[in-house]
Amino acid sequence: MTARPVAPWWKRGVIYQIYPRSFQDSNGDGVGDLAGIERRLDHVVALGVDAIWLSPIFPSPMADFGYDVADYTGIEPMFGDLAAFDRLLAAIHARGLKLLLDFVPNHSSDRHPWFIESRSSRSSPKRDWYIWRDPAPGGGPPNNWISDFGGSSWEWDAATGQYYLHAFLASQPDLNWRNPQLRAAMMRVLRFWFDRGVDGFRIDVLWHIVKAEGFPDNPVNPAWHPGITERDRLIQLHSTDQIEAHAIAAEFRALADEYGAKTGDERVLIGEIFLPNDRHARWYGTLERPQVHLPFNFQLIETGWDAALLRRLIADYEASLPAHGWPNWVIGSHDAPRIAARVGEAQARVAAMLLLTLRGTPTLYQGDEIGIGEVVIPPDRVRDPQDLRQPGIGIGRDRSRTPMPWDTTRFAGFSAVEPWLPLNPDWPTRNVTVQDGDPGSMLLLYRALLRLRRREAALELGDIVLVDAPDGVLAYRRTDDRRQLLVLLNLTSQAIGLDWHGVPLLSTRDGAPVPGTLRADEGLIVA
Ligand code: TEU
Repeated sequence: MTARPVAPWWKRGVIYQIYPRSFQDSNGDGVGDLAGIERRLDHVVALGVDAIWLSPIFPSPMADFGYDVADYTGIEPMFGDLAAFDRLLAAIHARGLKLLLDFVPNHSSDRHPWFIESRSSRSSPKRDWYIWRDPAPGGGPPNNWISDFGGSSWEWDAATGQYYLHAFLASQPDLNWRNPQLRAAMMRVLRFWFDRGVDGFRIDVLWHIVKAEGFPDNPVNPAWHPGITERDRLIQLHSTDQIEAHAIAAEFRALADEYGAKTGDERVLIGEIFLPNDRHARWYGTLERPQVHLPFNFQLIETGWDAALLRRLIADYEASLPAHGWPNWVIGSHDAPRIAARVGEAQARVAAMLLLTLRGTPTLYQGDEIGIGEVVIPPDRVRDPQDLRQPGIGIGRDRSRTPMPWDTTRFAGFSAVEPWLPLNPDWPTRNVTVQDGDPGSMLLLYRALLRLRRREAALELGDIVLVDAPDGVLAYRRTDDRRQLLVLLNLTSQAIGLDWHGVPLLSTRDGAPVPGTLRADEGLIVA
């Protein structure tokens, strides 16, 4: 037998996303913090994941809950300080876990000293660190671009008589990545955290960071209708996915690889990228000049829940990957609706099996492991700026950001006071402690799936082959040179006749699997 190279952790492993505001409050302000995360690490270990990705923890006015950074190398006081960060990082490493931070390069907060300086005068040395333009010839914004959160992407600055660009809120001015000083400053930011020992970054809206020279108008999207976000009125042709951004991604990667080589510990980059397959795949770069390790694949979030659709989606995605590109899958996030709210609890169990048995690195979002479902946020408690600006179209992100319910004590053990967002309404029965003691719980299913995945190299690293199956069933094989596993997922709530053979390893349903049948809402792994 030839010795195989050991696969890097980010290929084998599973990433767990923590939304720091909502994981665990330790200082009684109703908002989670770093010390709280440290206190709850046993949960993460027991779950059986390999790495934690933390949504932004940097000083921020919180207009977009941390995605508006006022200091890239500090810690938001609400979350702790650098000493608390170092303690958390050490505790994470001591448990054999990795830590990824959230790097937000497209925009800063308007309170960042760089922007304050930039807007102070047209001749400021940092003027060009952001994107300033004169009004259009007849007056008004320089072009037709629309912010992702609605309204023009341009904000008028009366004091200096120019507009600045913002892809998100006006309080999130876009940085100018064509400026070499800005670029160097941001590379220093990455070094700062790499030097402290972080294992990598999730990079926020990576495909946004460079805009087309000359700022041409974006084309109108003929498919737009008033039921979807205002952003979609236009196709973001000139405001995103520019070739120059790929070169910057390659620079990020070179830096990560430099640290990896220096320390012998691979540093990983995940790019947040929403694009069709062909354009998405380019973010891997080439074998000679790689870009991000994992361009986040959000297709499971966006798809209808249907076996035929999923089969095509998996086939098309797999086919789009470059030879050196390792796949990845995401099923929930702080931006997306909860999977259990989308497909219901029984199918959320099937979804868990799907996420953890597809070929590629899965990212699991906090709270999905206990199956948090629909949470209705009362109007007076809505905090999401995107939802507040575009109410009524069902895009609220607060419903996925509710605090982790840990136990049956007051405020679910999350906080000593009323949390910043309401808890899931069923928290007295749907919380970590209760599920820990219930063999039929979502939590125990997740743990079992993660254990099985770790035990079965074919699940972690094997090939995937889609298999023909009756309507309503998604079926695939995961294989390596030693083992062949069959994954059968019944995407319907009816039993379906299916003649499977072999040893059942795990079912999403309790009770023994039934030969010749996939029970309603059953996911089954057979050896
Ligand atoms: O999200 C980027 C993004 O594409 C969002 O606009 C997404 O489409 C939307 O939230 C879905 O409703 C990232 C972060 O994940 C998000 O939390 C930030 O608000 C955004 O960037 C700006 O930094």
